[in-house]
Amino acid sequence: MTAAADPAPMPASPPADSDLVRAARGLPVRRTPVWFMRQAGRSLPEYRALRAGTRMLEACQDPDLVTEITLQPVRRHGVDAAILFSDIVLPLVVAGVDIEIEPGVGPVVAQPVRTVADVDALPPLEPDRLAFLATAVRRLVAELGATPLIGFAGAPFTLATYLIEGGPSKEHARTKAFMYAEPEAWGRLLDRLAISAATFLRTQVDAGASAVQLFDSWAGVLSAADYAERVLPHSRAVFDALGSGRAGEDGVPRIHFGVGTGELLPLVGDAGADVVGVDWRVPLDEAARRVGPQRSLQGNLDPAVLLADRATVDREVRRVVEQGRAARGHVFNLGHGVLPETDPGVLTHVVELVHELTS
Ligand code: 1CP
Repeated sequence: MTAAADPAPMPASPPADSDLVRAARGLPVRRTPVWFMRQAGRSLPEYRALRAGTRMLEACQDPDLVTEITLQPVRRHGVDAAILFSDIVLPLVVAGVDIEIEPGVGPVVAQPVRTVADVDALPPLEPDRLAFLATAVRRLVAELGATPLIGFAGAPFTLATYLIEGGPSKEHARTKAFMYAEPEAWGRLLDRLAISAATFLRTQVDAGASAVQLFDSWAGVLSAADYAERVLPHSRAVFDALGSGRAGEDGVPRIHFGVGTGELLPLVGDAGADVVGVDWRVPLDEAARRVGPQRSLQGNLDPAVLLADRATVDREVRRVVEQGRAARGHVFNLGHGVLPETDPGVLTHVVELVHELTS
């Protein structure tokens, strides 16, 4: 048999047996896995160099750039997972919604959704427009070997906030007003966003992603009652639509994350996650009590701690590792994304310290 006909060599331990996947399932790990939300991006000089001259949403649709930017933090920090370089608004953009990511601001929607007619006019996401995504994921999986790739999507509520507000917002008052005033159209909007999130995730899983994270970053602005009634069913629909994963496998682990969700933690788990992401406000031992023994936890170092002196960083990392031992499984992460002004050397140090403390 010629070399060209040989099957690709299997990595010594496949990503499905990685510490990330094992921790997510509550299985014993070699050491606590670490990755960082927003590990790709502006904290890295090599990212800034590669992105120069390319708009964010163009970069997200270029498989060469996506592959390289996704790999940068894995090479530099030795993290235990890659997260696809993309953005939560990308499925909307690919479907034809006019959105730009403005530097220093975030997603800006040209024509915000303000009426029932606006909801009904939203274009659906056609799966065949996601060929670039499948290509990028397949390339990444080949490059990453034993390191798992996390695919992701934005949850229906968080995407609805951008569509309705027209951009980033603190209070999300227009979103809540629409939710209360137009409950039926609200339900239809979130249904549609759930379908497009599921399509986006399914493409990534089918192309080889080893885990998925659903970002409901702004769900913490809701009361538990409103979250349970008007949001959770739609997030659950995303997970349900993912089904049992790739043929012959047990499905990929699902991570569900939001900021300020301390009061919602049991519900965030109930939506169908294997892992609940926790921000820095609730210590992980308390989060474990709230979420219960059926799910693992991810988090929860305050990203601002990484701007402090080394002794403070080390003390806080130790605390998070210790409190994480109360969980069924622990994936070490920040409580939200890496701040752009973070010294990347500190991130590498945190990876080394977590590994040292837990091996
Ligand atoms: O020019 C730039 O570099 C733009 C900065 C940037 C980056 C690097 C944005 C704009 N998005 C991204 C990539 C991105 N977005 C990733 C990459 C993978 C990684 O983590 O390394 C991910 C997972 C996201 C997801 C995302 N986008 C979320 C959920 C996570 C979170 O931070 O809560 C949200 C809320 C967005 C919207 C968004 N996109 C960009 C910004 C600045 C924002 C937030 C704006 C706001 O405050 O509302």
